[in-house]
Amino acid sequence: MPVNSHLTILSELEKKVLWLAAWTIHHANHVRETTDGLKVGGHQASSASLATIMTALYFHVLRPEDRVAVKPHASPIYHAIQYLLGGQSVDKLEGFRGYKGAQSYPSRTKDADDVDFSTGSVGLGVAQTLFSSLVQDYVRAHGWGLERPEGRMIALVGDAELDEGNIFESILEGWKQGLRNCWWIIDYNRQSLDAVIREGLWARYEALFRDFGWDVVILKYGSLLEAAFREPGGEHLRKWIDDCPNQLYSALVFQGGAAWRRRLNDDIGDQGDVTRLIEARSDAELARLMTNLAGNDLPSLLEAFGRIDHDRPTCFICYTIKGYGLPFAGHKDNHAGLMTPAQMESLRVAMGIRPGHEWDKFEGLSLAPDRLQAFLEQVAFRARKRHRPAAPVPVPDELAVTIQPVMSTQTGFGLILNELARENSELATRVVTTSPDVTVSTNLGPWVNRRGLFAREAVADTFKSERIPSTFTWEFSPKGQHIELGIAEMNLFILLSALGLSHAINGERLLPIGTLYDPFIARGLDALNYACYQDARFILAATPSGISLAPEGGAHQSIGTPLIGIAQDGIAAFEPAFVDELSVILAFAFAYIQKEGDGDASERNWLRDETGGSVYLRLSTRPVEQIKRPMTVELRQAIIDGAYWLRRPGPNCQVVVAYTGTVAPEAIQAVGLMAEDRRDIGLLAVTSADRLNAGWTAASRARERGLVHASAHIERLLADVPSHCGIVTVLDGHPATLAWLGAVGGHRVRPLGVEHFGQTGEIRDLYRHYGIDSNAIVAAAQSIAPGRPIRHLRAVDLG
Ligand SMILES: Cc1ncc(C[n+]2csc(CCOP(=O)(O)OP(=O)(O)O)c2C)c(N)n1
Ligand SMILES: [Mg+2]
Repeated sequence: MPVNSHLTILSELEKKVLWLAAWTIHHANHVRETTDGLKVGGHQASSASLATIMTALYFHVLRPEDRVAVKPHASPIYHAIQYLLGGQSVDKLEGFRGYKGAQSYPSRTKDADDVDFSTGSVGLGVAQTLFSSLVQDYVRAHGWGLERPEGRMIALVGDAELDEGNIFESILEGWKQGLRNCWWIIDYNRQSLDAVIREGLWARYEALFRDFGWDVVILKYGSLLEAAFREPGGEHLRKWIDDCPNQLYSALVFQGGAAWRRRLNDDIGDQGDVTRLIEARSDAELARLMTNLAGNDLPSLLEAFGRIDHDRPTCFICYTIKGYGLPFAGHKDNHAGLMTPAQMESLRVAMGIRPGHEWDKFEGLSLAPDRLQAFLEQVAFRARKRHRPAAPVPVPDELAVTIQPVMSTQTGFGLILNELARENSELATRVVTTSPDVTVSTNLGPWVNRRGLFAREAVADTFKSERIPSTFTWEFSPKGQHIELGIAEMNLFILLSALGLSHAINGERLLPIGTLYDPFIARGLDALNYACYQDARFILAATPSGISLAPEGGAHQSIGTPLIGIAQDGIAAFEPAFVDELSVILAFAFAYIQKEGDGDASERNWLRDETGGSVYLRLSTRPVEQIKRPMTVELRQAIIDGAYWLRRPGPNCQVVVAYTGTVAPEAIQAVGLMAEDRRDIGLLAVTSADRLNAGWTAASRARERGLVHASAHIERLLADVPSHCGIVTVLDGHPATLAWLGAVGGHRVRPLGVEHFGQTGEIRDLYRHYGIDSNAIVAAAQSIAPGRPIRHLRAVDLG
């Protein structure tokens, strides 16, 4: 525990942090002009309950190597602390929640003040700290970054946030993986957004965390209350508070000293010693005493944090008051509550702050500014440095693979990784794979056989030692490169997020690849979104996909994922049909996930390739006849840009078939069937609807801004297609994915795809049923590119 003067300084800073956060929110709502009539808000109450805990952490407990996920609504407190430490500007604070101002919820990518993890969607940041801790172990076990001390991964958790299931999924995974160096600090203010939470929840948490191997520290009463409990009659008081229901406690906190006195006198006022204990205090002192919970009491917090001298995962249940120190403290409706200008004025006066000096760092504090500044300058957390960008791991243009005459993209993926696993290259060493219990069924098995599973302690494969034949060797060791997860897809995405930020968090770059079944992207979509939002870098191989997974059953089909690929910011989506395409795309992906430039879009494809991002590969188990062809520089570039002509349209072209992914054979066959009856048909292979679309949008915008010659890859591809020509688009996914192609050059489009879910059957039956077989393509072509009847068109059978 720090000496007294240290504590005095921290108390002053706590006061300042509380004020600055309240003022930041007030400024955004009452001082700054807003034009759209929307309330800016800012969660004054929610942030106030963490003011003390965060003061203790950032000014005393944290070391430069520690990383913190801050509860979303404590963002004003975080920004205030950073401001005091010199990492945040008044401009940004004045712009809180405004355009380019400090963010409503701490953001790694949008905030200027060095946020560790983006939060906002409750539950995700919490689990991210757990996985970041596992990633730190992974990195160190591989011998990297050992010159730096181990950091603690810390989450500040709202008590209602713990309702989110993904937190529990991660606890289970953490237990399996031997979690260390992880602290979760629960802001137990017993309030959610709408309500006061159930009685006794802390006991469930305590049991649960202990069951999964965590230490649990319960911080209930502050130092004042603890001292009062030691006075004569104190035990009575303790019993009264212990028995006090959350609702009543909250109501009394809101009502203040006189109400406390009335209630205590009614309940235990005739019991001698305790009466004297109460009577000895004024209303204000009584209110201060009764609200002195440990989570809002610096000495208790500093002592509890200081006592941890081990690396076991630790959960602190800290009793706090929502709105602590503010007029609506404890009120059940305070979540979106804002202090009125009159209340703010009273707080200003109470804090001793002169009008016009609201942002002054030391205004209203009793200690000398020099002393406070000197203290701030020696704060350990301030010494942290951003890691220098790690040099990119070299990647070849294509990855080696032996292409068989007929194979699926999923098989190709497995073979490419198997080849990579044999290499003794930096690339192969930095790859880390993971999968939520679908390692084998997504063809990662051969890679795992060669590279092994990761665990801090070695575990042999008993089947191997017992000499029982098995296709897979399942050996765990600290050098293993595959992290085996349980089925929870949320865990996959949060782990990918943690692995994909290793270069920023650990200063060591990893090249993460996660595999899962394509439909289950939906299960982890919010976590995927947040991974991208915080600019984590990874490759997602989703397979099998669409209705082409036919024998897997209707329940596993994915329809909307190609649209997710287009719409999800921060991830480039590809859907190759052939394995040579996949080899080019994967090589591109390894380089792309390492890019850190912040350059503008390239004037060639109008994509921000130098900025980089993550990559989503939508793959298939459907075996497809491969094309034997040399991989030219032009073809490679076109595959990466998103499309190429598999059959170039002639000058009199009447129809173009544009396909994506595993329906390539149907598209090729349809072109063959139409060849005699329609002239100069073109066949466009679309490898990335996402990148084509993004390039087109960006080039259009560039033209609108005056760059008249800007042209996108898809615009150049369609430039010579006559305007009367129709385009039939087709994919095993939602037809809207390619329907926009008509808007590029004004061509008429008939988009084919899958719109309904769940019908099972063989591929042939399903393609016919949903209208994406060659016959459906021909029928569509006939309807939009009239001419003489197409001879090979069978009557379309809609099953
Ligand atoms: C996934 C998700 N669902 C809903 C919300 C909206 N929301 C924001 S805060 C909150 C309640 C938070 O309560 P708690 O975690 O106890 O924090 P406190 O407000 O008490 O500080 C809710 C429902 C959200 N941010 N994220
Ligand atoms: Mg709460």
